[in-house]
Formats: sequence, C-alpha cells, structure tokens
Amino acid sequence: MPPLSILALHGPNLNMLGHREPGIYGSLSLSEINRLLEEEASKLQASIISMQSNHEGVLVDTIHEALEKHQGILINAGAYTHTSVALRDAIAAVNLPTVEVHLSNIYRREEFRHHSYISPVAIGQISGFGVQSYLLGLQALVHHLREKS
Ligand code: CA2
Repeated sequence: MPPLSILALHGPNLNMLGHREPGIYGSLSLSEINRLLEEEASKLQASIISMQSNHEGVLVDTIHEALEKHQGILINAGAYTHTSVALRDAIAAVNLPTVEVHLSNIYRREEFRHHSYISPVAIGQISGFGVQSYLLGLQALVHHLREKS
C-alpha cells in the first residue's frame, strides 16, 4: 500500500477544547483528540500531522504547504467555516481531497452557522458527533484516497 499522509487542521479557538463549554464541544482537549486521530490513522495504515491556528493567514499558508507533504486534508475550520472565502480558495487551489468536520451539529445551532464556505470544495462534511466526527471523517478520507489510487 502506498504511504498516505493526512493533514488535520484545526481552526480558531479549538485550542480551548476541554477547558471551556464542554456541553457543546465535549470534554476532550485538542491534544487528546489529536492522539485519537493518530491511533485511528495507524489502524488505517496512514499517518497524520495535526496543526491548530487562530490565524486565517497561517491556516491558508498551511493548506498551501500541504501540497508538497500530504495527500488529503481533514479540517475543522471553526468559525472560519462560516466566514472565510480565503480558506475555501486555498482548498480549491491545492485541490487536495478535503473532509470538513464539526464537533457540534452546525444545523441545529444559530442560523449563521448553517452556511459553510468549505462544503462546496470538500468531498464531504461530518457534523454533530463530537470527537467521532473527526474519526469518521478520517476514515472517509482515507477510504476515498485509497479508492482513487
Ligand atoms: O462544532 C464545531 O466543531 C465548530 O466548528 C466549532 C466552532 C464553531 O464556530 C463552529 O460553528 C462549529 C467553534 C470552536 C470553538 O471552540 C471552543 C472550544 C472550547 C471553548 C470555547 C470554544
């Protein structure tokens, strides 16, 4: 099997996970989520590198750099999901298969969260299953990449 490397990208405020608002986002910290992603990736015989930033431009740069290093992107763009044409354009520019994930069900929340700029450039979206959204998203992304090759 050819080696598969995935970039997991976490957007603004997700570094606060486990410390605030456990009712909405669960009690796991971002490092615990990253550890679970690594375990899942290893079961899928893939590798995963995780990165979090609160800065839109840093996320854009990281997406550009992914082109040289990774075969797919798993992204929770946080609030930038609903605002960032720049992130959407970056994903479209690199054209790497991307899965969008959300811990909460964005469609059960405020109306401003119902629109995603990322969805039209993603191969799919998983929303509302807490940390399972990330793990399911990773499984879907790896299966998609393996089917392609
Ligand atoms: O449900 C998700 O994963 C979101 O992407 C989380 C974003 C929110 O803006 C999206 O609409 C849905 C917010 C992340 C904020 O994370 C926090 C974690 C702990 C405490 C406070 C914020």
